[in-house]
Amino acid sequence: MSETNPAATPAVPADAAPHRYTAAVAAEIEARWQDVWDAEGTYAAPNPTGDLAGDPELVARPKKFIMDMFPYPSGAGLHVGHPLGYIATDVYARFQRMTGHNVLHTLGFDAFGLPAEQYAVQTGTHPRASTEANMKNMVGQLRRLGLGHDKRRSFATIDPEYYKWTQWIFLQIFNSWYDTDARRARPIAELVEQFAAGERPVPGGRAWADLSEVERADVLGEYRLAYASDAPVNWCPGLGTVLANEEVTADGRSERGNFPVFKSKLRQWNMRITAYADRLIDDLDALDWPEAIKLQQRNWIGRSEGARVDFPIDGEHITVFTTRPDTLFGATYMVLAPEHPLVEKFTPAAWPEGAHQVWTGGHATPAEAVAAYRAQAASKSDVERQAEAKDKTGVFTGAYATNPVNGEQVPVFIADYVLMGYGTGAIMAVPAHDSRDFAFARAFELPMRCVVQPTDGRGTDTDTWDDAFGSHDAAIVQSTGADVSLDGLGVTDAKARITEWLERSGAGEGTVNFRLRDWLFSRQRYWGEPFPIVYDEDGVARALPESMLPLELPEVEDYSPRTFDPDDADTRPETPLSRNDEWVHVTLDLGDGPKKYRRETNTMPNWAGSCWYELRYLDPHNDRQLVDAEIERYWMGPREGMPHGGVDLYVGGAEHAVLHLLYARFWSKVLFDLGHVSSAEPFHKLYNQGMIQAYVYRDSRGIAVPAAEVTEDDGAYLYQGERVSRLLGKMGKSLKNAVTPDEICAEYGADTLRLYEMAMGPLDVSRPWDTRAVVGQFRLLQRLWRNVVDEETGELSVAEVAESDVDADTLRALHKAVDGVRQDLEGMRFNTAIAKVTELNNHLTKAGGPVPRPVAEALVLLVAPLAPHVAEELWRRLGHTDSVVHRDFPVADPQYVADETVTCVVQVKGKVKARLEVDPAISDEELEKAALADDKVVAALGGAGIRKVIVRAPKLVNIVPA
Ligand code: ANZ
Repeated sequence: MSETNPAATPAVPADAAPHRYTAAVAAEIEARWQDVWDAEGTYAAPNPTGDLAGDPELVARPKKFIMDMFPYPSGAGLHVGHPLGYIATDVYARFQRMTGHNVLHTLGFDAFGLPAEQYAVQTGTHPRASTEANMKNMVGQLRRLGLGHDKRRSFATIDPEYYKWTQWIFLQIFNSWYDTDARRARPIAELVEQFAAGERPVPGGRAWADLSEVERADVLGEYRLAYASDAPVNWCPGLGTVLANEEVTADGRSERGNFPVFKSKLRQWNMRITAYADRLIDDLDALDWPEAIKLQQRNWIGRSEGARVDFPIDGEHITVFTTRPDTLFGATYMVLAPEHPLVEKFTPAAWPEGAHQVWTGGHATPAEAVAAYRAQAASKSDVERQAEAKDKTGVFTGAYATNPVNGEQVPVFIADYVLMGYGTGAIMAVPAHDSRDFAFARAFELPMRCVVQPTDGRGTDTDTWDDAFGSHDAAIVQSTGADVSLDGLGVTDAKARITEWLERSGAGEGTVNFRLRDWLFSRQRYWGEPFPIVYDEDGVARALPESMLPLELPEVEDYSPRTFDPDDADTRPETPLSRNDEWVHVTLDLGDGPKKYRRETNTMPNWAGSCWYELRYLDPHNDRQLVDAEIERYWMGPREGMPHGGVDLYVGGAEHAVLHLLYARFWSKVLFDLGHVSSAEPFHKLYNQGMIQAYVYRDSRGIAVPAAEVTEDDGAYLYQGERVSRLLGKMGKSLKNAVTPDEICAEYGADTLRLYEMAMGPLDVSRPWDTRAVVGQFRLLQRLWRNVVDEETGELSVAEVAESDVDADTLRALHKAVDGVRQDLEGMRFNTAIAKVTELNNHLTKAGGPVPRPVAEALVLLVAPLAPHVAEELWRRLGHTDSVVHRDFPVADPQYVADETVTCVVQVKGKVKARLEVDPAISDEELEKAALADDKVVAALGGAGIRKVIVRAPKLVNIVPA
């Protein structure tokens, strides 16, 4: 039998009753209701004001903004794995609508991106044309699923009306700076005022009035939240573009394409996300996100508390960053990153006396040694340099600095395990307590001093050690200087005392360091948002005024970035936009008369469009503002339990833990600081759905074969007569195991697909797709149908009785189901909700006879969020003229929900010893077990054996001891 084609037992036997629920019936119902919903705007969520204002009664309700991570319109279309999250949010949104909320639920497209551009390069098709065709296809696929989206609010990030505002936000960021005292972004004009008024010293010490335009621009560039800089960036010649740190793998290659990535100095746009490092960490606390994702963000931002310490040298000093200032007495040498700018300055002309061969590497002079080592270090990635296991390399600079706490002269080395981009690019080395320093000190025969009393039995004589002692839970020793002593203190207290001493003596200060780097924001691409920036004749970057937005992408001949030999680090990018002279060189009037300008020719990274899209759903057609303030406050503003505001529920894959979610949080905070929005966080609650996996079948060469053509024979899997292996993997075209929603909809209908995806398991767990199991949910819908519609006549088959006439068993089954399904839907436990619906439906089937109307109606309402088409159809057949979508979800009557129990009397030797509350349906065996396990009964028996137990379930147990 075929593994993925279940048609062996047709879902509809040939002799089927004429009015049975079949795939054809499902198809007809689904198409019909989708048209009605569209025509009637059933899912339109009214805004309190503006062009989407509507029904004040709905607006007055509590609101819910329920959102999916929007898709990239890939040419491959959707497979059944993609809509898992969309169906889940749809079920949840429908449930919220039925429980009295004004629900905003919609979906747009994240449509800039590389695949369309690559396709354009190969075929000459404009990326817009292929992207729009893909979107059209996906819109069709999604529509079939019956998702209750407010379609008036959908858009794509490539729409110029949308990216106008992406560009506008860029300009807000460009035109602001971070005031570290106020802990918020402020307009750059306010900084200029402070400089001009002399309220804030101008870096460089000159008066603001004395600076030229170019000099002023340079000063402001040091403050702007979006700035161009020549800092070393990740240059990937194989892709022809630079990449953000987040896009580079741990082994220094491009996440996409796996090309080598080099550090190269290129002038690029950056976003000063580091200004927000502490707030990005602090504000996580109030968010309802999976702990694992919060942890990944915290680690990525990498907050380290420690101190800066100045080591004097030649009348100046080298500043180090340390997280262990308590070990200052144990610092026996220093290390600078090879690129550190002070290296030349302090390197003496000749080796000092006593500089032995291992330190100098045999070089004639310090300058020679430094140059040789620098050349060697430059060829390595940061990750290679930091690898724990690697042999420590380095070289003495010939210089000595002074340990400020004890006046000791410590040699200064350069070594590649110290990175320029972290802390200050210089460390104090404490070999006794840091494992990297320990390895280095052993290799270079450097002294060590134990300053933290080992707690593992070894003594303080480091000669006998074979690794560093790194514990934080121990006492400080050998740490007494002229005016400070740490001896006997624990690590935490010692840190506090030494930091206080550093600050008092002017040798340093307590500080917090972050691992996070600024966000590299330009790409050498065509298919992205152009920067709204032009350069004047002096090369000063000028913002385009809002009236010139959107700045649209020009039509070009050639979409390709120039790529290079992936291993050639010396190459330089060439952007597709730069090849269009007419677009690049323009005469514009930016308020000071027409002048010649050159446009920025990079484009924004494809994360830009997804940094703020939640805001545009709120007010999608607003051409005067990003979003109306009242509308934003209504849907996203801070409220009870959500101090920073944000979307009520955001569902998507866990792979976006850092990139998208960090960038979007950053933009939210800038917009919040500048007063454009009331929410300082974009997404209050985040939920990561699991993945739908699929079996991958491979032949003996390891090549995936089409899963749909594999047959199973006695536990073996065969493809064209040959045995193939089977493993669970990803679903997708490349593994030849994709199943499309279209196939399943055609075979069973969208309601069955929705139920199956929701029933497969808890939403956050990955699960294997099994086409053969889909029919189970189809049968559930058939039974549901049969409980309301007569299969022979097509007439309504319910019993027209009042709820008071329904038998107690059925009422109990109904209200328990209502109670359970309600809780499950609220808690996003869709699989168990379906199990409870199934149970109730089976109860009704088993009970036989027509289903009482009140029960049938409640059942249909319970099903409505999960299988909306069949529910709408049955609801109308039950005689209602309004849509089921806005009906109230049933509420359980507590009298039927509480489990009924009976009191069972337990006698020992005829005397009542205990009373048990038990289920009336309990079996004799279970009741006997429960009675014998009861403490009072055990006490009454006092260890005596048992001769006989008489059980009359559920009311009596009589025990006769031996
Ligand atoms: C002395 C010391 C003693 C250190 C000790 C550690 C243990 P995190 O926690 O990651 O922030 N360090 C500082 N700057 C560095 C750089 N640019 N490249 C490589 N290493 C650097 O790590 C901070 C610690 O890493 C600092 O504290 C410093 O070593 C080292 F028992 O200073 B420590």
